[in-house]
Amino acid sequence: YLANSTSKLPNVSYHYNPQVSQYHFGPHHPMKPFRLMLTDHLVISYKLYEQMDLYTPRRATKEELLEFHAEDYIDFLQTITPEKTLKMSDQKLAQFNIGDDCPVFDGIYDYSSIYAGASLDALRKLISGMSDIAINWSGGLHHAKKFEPSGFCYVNDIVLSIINLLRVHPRVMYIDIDLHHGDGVQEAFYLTDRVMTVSFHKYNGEFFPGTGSVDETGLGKGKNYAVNVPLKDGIDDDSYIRLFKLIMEPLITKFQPTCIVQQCGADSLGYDRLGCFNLNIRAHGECVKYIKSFGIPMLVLGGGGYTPRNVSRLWCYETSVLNDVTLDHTIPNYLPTHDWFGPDYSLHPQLDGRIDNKNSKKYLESVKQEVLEQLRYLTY
Ligand code: VJV
Ligand code: CA
Ligand code: ZN
Repeated sequence: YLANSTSKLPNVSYHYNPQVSQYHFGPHHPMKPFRLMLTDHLVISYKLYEQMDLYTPRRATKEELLEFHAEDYIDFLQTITPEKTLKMSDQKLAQFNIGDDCPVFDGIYDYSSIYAGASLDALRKLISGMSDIAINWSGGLHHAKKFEPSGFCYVNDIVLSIINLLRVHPRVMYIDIDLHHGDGVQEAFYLTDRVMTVSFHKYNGEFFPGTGSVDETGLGKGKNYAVNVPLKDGIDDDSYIRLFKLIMEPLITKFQPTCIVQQCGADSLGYDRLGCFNLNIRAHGECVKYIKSFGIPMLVLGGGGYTPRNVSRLWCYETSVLNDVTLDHTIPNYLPTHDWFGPDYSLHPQLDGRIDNKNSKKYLESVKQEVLEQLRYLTY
């Protein structure tokens, strides 16, 4: 399809299983699956279902999860319960990285297979050509590893999706605008030149997950096919958008991906409970709009985001951007969850200005230079 041409609008599909929003990580845990219900309710309230194809995907099967994950680990996820956890040795729990970040909660396996199933459903619509853009806001869980969960992520739906896209696509580009480094995805494709992974994230060597310095660039055949853009606290709309476009334009032009997977973690917004960036919803959405403008088939996923009312505002707005529709600033009063958006009921509350921008012009210029230097070594 040709983006931004009047001849043909993209076919967009939306993949959502409402069951996913019913799981609880435990009291006070920052990851709140009900943010997905808030998102879906906004999408319904704005009648975005009139624009796109809606699917209620089935869960991923065990076989599908084993395309990336180890059988030991998936067996563990399938059988573990909060009650059994109490009787297990600390060593066993540590072996599977169970703790405060990744607790064992009721239905942990069902939850994981539901969000992974939605990503797999979405990629199948892309592969069959039924969709040009396929959306799963419940996916994008970029930290999960082959053998263990990490950072609130139990199975890595992104890696599973890319493995399947590689069956038909020669080159897949992964773009991650979550606040955190996309370590699980980077690691899975660190040795290949068929997947270019690009992550923008907060980095100081300490901040979770600790990886993502500009000199992690890939190994072997994969050398230079991992790109990292480490940022400091408080980055604002203009510097982020400018840097994003300056980096992504030459990367896409040079790598020529036949398919793009974009992870749209909402914790890079201002006012996020775990966040430290200063982005407004429009700026985050501009990054999605920009990637869409290349007219390459896209799998669009969620990720982090810990202030649920803003997560849902963002993902509803991005759904509208992907459908080329403009939404009213005032959220329609159609469903009971409307109360979450008061007192302003605005789709675009001002989120910036709370945190000092620690990214100097000079710093951003040097990061851009390093990344563009790396690009010169790409051979095609
Ligand atoms: O920083 C960490 C690891 C610790 C050990 C565990 N404690 C709880 C926190 C510090 C070193 N983990 C990060 C994980 C962030 C995951 C981000 C996931 C995504 O957005 O990229 C994709 C979905 C972290 N930051 C904040 C917390 N954990 C945190 C966890 C809690 C919590 C408060 C903060 C877990 C339980 C409870 N409160 C009750
Ligand atoms: Ca990121
Ligand atoms: Zn995150």
